[in-house]
Amino acid sequence: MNFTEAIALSLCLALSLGTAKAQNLLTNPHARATLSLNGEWQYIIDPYETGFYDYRFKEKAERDPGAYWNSGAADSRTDLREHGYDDQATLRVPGDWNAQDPKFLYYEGTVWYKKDFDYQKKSAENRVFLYFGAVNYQAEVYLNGKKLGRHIGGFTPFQFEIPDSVLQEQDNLLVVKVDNKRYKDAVPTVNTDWWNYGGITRDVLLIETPGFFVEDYFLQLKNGGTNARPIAENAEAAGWVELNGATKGEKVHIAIPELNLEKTIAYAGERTAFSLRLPEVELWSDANPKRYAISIRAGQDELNDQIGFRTIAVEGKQILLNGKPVFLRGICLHEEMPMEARRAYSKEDATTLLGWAAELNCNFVRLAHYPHNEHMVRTADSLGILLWSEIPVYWTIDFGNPEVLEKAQAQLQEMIARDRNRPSIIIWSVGNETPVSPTRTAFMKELVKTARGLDDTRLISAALEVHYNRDKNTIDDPLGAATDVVSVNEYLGWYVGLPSYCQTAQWETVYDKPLIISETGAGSLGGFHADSLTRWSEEYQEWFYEEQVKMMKRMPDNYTGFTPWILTDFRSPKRNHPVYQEGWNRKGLISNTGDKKKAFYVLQAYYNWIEAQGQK
Ligand code: GCB
Repeated sequence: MNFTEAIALSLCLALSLGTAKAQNLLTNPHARATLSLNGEWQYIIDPYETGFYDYRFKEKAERDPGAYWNSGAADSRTDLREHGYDDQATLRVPGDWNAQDPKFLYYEGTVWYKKDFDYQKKSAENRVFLYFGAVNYQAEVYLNGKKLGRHIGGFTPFQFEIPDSVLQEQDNLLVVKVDNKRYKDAVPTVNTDWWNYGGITRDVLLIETPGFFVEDYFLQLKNGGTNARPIAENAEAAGWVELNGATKGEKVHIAIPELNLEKTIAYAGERTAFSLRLPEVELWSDANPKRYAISIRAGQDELNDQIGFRTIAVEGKQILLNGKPVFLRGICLHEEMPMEARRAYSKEDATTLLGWAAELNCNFVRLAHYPHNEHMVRTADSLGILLWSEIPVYWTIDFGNPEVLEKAQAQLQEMIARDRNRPSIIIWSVGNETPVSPTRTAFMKELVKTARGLDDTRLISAALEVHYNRDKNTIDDPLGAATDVVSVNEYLGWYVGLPSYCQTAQWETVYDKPLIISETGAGSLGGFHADSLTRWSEEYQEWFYEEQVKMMKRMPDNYTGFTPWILTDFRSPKRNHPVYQEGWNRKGLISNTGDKKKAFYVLQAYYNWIEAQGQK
């Protein structure tokens, strides 16, 4: 057995052992939340993890008063305590810690968060869950001194059920150990071109449910069931529903009142398939983001959601939205608010960021390089912006390590579990600029397979790299054989030559599939003006975009989408030019002061032109 075969075998083993288990997740948690635990939390910075390990570096015992999951309050004046929580030190949740106090700017390590709360259950039989939108990167969660669990992965949600024996009516002590250290075997790994924002970066909710409840569902139009018209008649939607805690035979009622549709099925004791014939349905699209209220009831529980019906497919070299070719006028986005140099987390943030994309006349956004918060995706649903959602399998992940595959699989599963009913998402991306090798390709193909297995109603892609050549730039990464759409990042005119190189550049792909240029970009410091040959000037970036746009107009006919890098400047510790960068990646079309750079208008004009042409 050679090395590659050995790796392939260990990957198979990891999968067949089922080590990358899907987590259960309550779908649409905001519609259910009983108590928001957002707000001020007290904290302790613990770079040596003193609150976790004893002096022999062993995990502390649960009742150890020196463990930071315990309050640190002394029982008597003779007690020795060396930690405690205090209102002098608080952090806002949701939010990264880096932006909240200068001492956190570069901090990578452990911070303990603590929150007290009272909670009275509505009925003794009910169940209570603690839900986190995301914690970067690793979280250990404790309630009243008991460990509820641990979660690894900085951009996906997780939940723990709180046993009745642990929950109190008053003075619950909730402590979360958050660790954002970078590790080689993590996903992402140690090297990324973005800021490693730490903290409880998304909402924290307490959710009360009846004894059994509707945990999750999936409902999508069948791909064959539509045509190019905005209304489909008698279209078939299919999916499943999953109850938690219910027994076989329990009745589940599904209703879409606006369509006068009701259906009752019997729960089969596991994910139960169902289908609906939709009498006459307005399709969701970028032009008409029509959504319908759906309710799913079982026993005492009712799950409410907003759903959109649309299809997405590839036919030859085209992407078809509702059976009609669509060109993706896109932009890349980090989950970051540039003016405040912090993680984006709210509906308002999503409205600002996607509003800028809409001003560019985008109908598509690439959410780079990790799953963004749920507000972003739901806001895109409401605005009619199509989305690409990605897991942080970025650059040089440790591809030969089966545990790394497991971590990537878990994040992929959690991303899809949260968002599989969102009409805006049309593409799942399994990674970005991963270096070609047999081990890496085997790893990435496993991810493609998993994504397809979890959701066969969307397209799969990954941002690949290009072979630059003065005669012809070639896209031939073997991973392209496995994805539905071939996507490629190219920086002709920034990392390679000058923008004038675009004038003679030729392109070829070995794949007869839709092609998305998933990145291109040039840096400029907002407000710095010079001639167009001067790097970092707005004029250089403007010229770069002008040449790129001309080149795009000559792309092979499978060119179906463009998502330049990037909507706004974003923080990156890798960008250290003292004048032009100061810790910012400057490829934004909007500066960190919120001002539009000249290149913004070049891309906007291009997108207006494409729209005026009708579809490409
Ligand atoms: C890339 C990466 C992106 C970087 C960008 C850059 O190819 O995918 O994460 O930030 O280039 O600015 O170099």
